[in-house]
Amino acid sequence: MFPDSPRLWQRRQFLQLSGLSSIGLLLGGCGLVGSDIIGKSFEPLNQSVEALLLNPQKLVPEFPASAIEPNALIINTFDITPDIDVKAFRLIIDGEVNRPLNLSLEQLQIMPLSVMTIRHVCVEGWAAIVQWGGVRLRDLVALAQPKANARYIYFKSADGYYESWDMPSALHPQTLMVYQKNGNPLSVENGAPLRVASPIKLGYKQSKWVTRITLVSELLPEKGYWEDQGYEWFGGL
Ligand SMILES: Nc1nc2c(c(=O)[nH]1)N[C@H]1C(S)=C(S)[C@@H](COP(=O)(O)O)O[C@H]1N2
Ligand SMILES: [Mo]
Repeated sequence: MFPDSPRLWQRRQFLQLSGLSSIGLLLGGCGLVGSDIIGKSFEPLNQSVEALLLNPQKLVPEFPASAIEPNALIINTFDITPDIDVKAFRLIIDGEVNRPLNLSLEQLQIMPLSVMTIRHVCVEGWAAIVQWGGVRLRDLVALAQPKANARYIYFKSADGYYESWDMPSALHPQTLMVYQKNGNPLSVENGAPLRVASPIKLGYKQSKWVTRITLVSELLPEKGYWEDQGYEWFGGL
């Protein structure tokens, strides 16, 4: 019976805008997290993460689809290409969250689809304009209800690759977990079933074959596969 605080109302508006309230129902329907997903939406969110989620961040200009360079994206894999059973595939989101998630590809694909045409830049001296389609990482993080101390995000990949990102970059609206490339399902070589894509980071920050996303309060001694061999950690573009 108490009137909504502006903060609550803002969050409710955010959830509606991003379609997250209906995702809660969809996930509940899958027997995944049950009805608690709705109730917990109104618990205090990590305020700094919440500020990042609600405040507009500067968007990187995108390219028209006609600018896509279909053959320019060079496969760059440090070791083996992992063989992932898509039916058994789960994306785990854990660490400093109130609601750890375990999502199938199907569940990710019922979330709002974002498509962007951006330039992928590899430090080895090549670049490619690519169109990626997938889910905003910020929507996934919001769904997992980050705790107040969450400041960094780790991506763990099926080939043993690992990466860590700062929270503002991870929550940028153009940082996506993608399952489509140039209008088609992502190929295994490019990271299927799920990889990171973002116009604000260099290629080595964009993990392929991501199976686990972990929110942490502090960086570990291991910061990333290439970073631990001397590459710069932030890797911004
Ligand atoms: N899991 C994993 N992710 C990875 C890599 C890798 O070897 N393993 N290579 C990185 C590098 S250096 C680049 S440039 C891009 C290349 O993506 P592509 O192979 O789809 O062109 O993936 C990045 N993500
Ligand atoms: Mo790269």
